[in-house]
Amino acid sequence: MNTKTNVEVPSLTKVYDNYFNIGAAVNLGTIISQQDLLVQQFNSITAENDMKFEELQPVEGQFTFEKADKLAAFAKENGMKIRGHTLVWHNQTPAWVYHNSQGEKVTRDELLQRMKNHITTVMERYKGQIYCWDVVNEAVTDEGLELYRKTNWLDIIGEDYIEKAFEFAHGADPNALLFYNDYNESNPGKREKIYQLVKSLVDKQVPIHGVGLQAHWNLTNPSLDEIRAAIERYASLGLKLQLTELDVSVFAFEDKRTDLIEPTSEINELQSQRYQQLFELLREYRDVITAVTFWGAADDYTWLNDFPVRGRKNWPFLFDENHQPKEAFWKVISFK
Ligand code: HAH
Repeated sequence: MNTKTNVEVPSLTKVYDNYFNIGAAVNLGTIISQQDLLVQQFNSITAENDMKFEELQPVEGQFTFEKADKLAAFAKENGMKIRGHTLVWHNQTPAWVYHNSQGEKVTRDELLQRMKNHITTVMERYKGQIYCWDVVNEAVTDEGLELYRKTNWLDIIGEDYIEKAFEFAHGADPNALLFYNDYNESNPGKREKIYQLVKSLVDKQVPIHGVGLQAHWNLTNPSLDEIRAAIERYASLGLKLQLTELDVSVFAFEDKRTDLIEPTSEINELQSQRYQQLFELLREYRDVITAVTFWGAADDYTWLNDFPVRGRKNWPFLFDENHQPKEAFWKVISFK
């Protein structure tokens, strides 16, 4: 790697110091393989997987904090913040959570007790270090008029599982900022459902401080107007906003091609323009947006390799596979 150019590369966090925190999702592999880049360019991390329910409590009462602790130690050593992801979700949650020892569904009270115990144990462990948590992830449906996604949480507890989660979280760490987090957040139909859900929480004085826009976007979707409308709508609730899982896929969602082995110059050009426009928009909303977290750091590792198309690489970030700044990076940092 060319260390000389590295020295000359400005730091994203420094350039955006007066705007918002800049984060990256990490795992035990990337805190080693991307260490220098992470430390130079980001001031916050999120565990991509290692703080999810199935990782922290795979068996009832047996908490496994080893991996999460290593990520927390990495953040501490490098003076970085941590966003917690995620406490209550329908995915990556073990089956035991919803069943008793006879294999039957637990009661509402039992599940609430398990929820409270999980949230409290996890949040107390990282109190003072994790400044902000995704308390509930992806509780809203993508299609149709129904608001709540059908999940075991909803089925067993009822619609108030969401406010209960926030109440337990607030009790566990009254200083933590508590977020509702979702994807397709800029799609007008889903946006209104997320708005309605979060508004109902605010109206009930549930302790919620922010909305997380996952921001799994691509070169054309969602449009800048849709993103702006989503930011305005959520901000009208008086909450803070964060982009929590930003990436810009080089493929449209319907695009299933698998022949690309590197991005074409046309793709690179479109992606640079897209990033330039996105950050221009985000800077306009610096008063309400408090952090922008990428769902990775550089193109050598992204969950989008293999998802949603198996065996296909993607190049969604500002840094290439060798951790060198892409054209998009220079666009993002050059503004007046
Ligand atoms: C996110 N879901 C999750 O919040 C995160 O924990 C995971 O690591 C990756 C993505 C987004 C999502 C999606 O983009 C498409 C379908 C379902 C969920």
